[in-house]
Amino acid sequence: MKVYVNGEFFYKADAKVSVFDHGFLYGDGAFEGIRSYGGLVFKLEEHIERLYETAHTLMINIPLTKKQMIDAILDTLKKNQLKDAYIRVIVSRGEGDLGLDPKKCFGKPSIIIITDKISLYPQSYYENGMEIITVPTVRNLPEALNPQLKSLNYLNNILAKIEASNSGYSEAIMLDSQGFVAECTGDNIFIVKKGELFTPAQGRLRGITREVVIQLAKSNKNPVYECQMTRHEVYNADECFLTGTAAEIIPVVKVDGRLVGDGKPGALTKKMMKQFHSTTRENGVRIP
Ligand code: PXG
Repeated sequence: MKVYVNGEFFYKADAKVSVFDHGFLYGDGAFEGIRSYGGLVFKLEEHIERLYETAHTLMINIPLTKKQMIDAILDTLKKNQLKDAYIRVIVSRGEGDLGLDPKKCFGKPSIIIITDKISLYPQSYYENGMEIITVPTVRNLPEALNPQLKSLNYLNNILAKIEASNSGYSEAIMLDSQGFVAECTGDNIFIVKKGELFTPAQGRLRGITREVVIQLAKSNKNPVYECQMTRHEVYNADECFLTGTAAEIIPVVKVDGRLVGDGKPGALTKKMMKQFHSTTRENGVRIP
């Protein structure tokens, strides 16, 4: 496996950045998780757009154009002869001194592209659904550290993941500071009630998979509402599912000990999973 580091390819064991990189010292940087299916990279431009938006807010000047970044990703996939892959793109502030100030960073931003296989959850979750819980750690306040930023500082999500894992669960609902459902640690959440879909409007990452699901549902003439949602609505939904690049679409059948619907993956969830599967095989940027 070869890893792209600042324009060069290194074997996994030799792919390294400096301990003075502010990405390591402070989590000062941005990342994206992308997938390719059968040689097509799904929603590549959208992921690149989001990466550059995070970098723009962090005032990190990525030393590649978006086109060059796309070519570097395709090149890395080609070098590794991967058709079905999980792609992690990381842009960090680069080398600096032992102070916070990015202005004192003398190095150029580091760019790393890792391509590998990933299966996040066991197949049984997709077939039988997943049980999740709500955890005490509240999602970052948008006015403090906006959840739109896919930054290298993922401690908010990691703390929530630890709480889920300590209780024996793989994924968890995070609430916003007002107690409304925001999202999960690495996935967006949807509920279905009477053929209509609902997903939190605020306090969450504007997930790319979430956007695909919204478009698919609309094309099926299923209304989609982005709204405020409490756990009461989730417990009493007909169906619930999570969306994310890594997880794709995963049914949820129990939340905080309450069965959702009949406790089996719902019909609309299964339909969305099928449609998502097809759309990922038919659309995307081809690996040369
Ligand atoms: N919310 C959060 C907080 C995320 O990190 C999503 C939603 C889904 O967004 P996309 O655009 O992928 O549909 C994410 C992204 C992991 C892992 O290992 C998950 C993500 C990123 C990195 C790692 O579970 N999810």
